[in-house]
Amino acid sequence: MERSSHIDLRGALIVLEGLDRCGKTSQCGRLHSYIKESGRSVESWRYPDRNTGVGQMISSYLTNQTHLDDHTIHLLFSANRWEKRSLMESKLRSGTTLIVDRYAFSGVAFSSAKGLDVEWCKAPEAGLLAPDLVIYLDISPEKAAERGGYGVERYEQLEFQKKVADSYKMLSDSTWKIVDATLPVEDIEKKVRDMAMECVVMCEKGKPLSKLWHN
Ligand code: NYM
Ligand code: MG
Repeated sequence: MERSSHIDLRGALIVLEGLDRCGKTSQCGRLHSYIKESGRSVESWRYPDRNTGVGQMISSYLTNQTHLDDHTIHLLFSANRWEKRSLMESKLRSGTTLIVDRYAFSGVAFSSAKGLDVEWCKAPEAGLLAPDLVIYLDISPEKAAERGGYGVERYEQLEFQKKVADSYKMLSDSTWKIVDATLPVEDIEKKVRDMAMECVVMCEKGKPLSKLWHN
């Protein structure tokens, strides 16, 4: 199906968030296929984007190859979003919907779980593009830990994930849609799909782009 006549309509910025092992990445993939099949232009993005210079520093930190001060790594995660901000805006304005696996909320949730001040954590994120939709895949830290165990990366530990879960709760607002991540995958897929399509249509109808945490 071709929708080239819709090329001037903007794409939607859809973010999936959640604890490690919540099933985000596979839901992003399923949603991507669905939106693509509807004839729309769509791309899957993820943060951290480990392919940039900054992303390589982040990756080396996450895999415990380097040690960095907590504030420093926080700012690198943020810089990794800023270095792709203008590309993100041009993609959206040219009609491509972006499905993004983690965004600024991960930045704040994970860093504030280490004890950094929440407002300090939010500051460098202000002015990034605000998502049109945030879908939070909700799972308890205990259930997530049961799912084939965590990998070897930094942060993938039950006690820390409990703190991250609390941080996410503090960040969520009325614009977030919460989906029970313990439902069968097909049920989650259907819910995510319906929420996403509603959002895509709103953006096609002219919902304006806005900025995150910006006064
Ligand atoms: N993470 C991710 C942060 O601490 N701050 C951020 O800004 C972002 C985007 O990186 N445990 C953490 C959360 C994850 C880890 O992400 C790697 P993933 O999606 O597991 O590859
Ligand atoms: Mg992970």
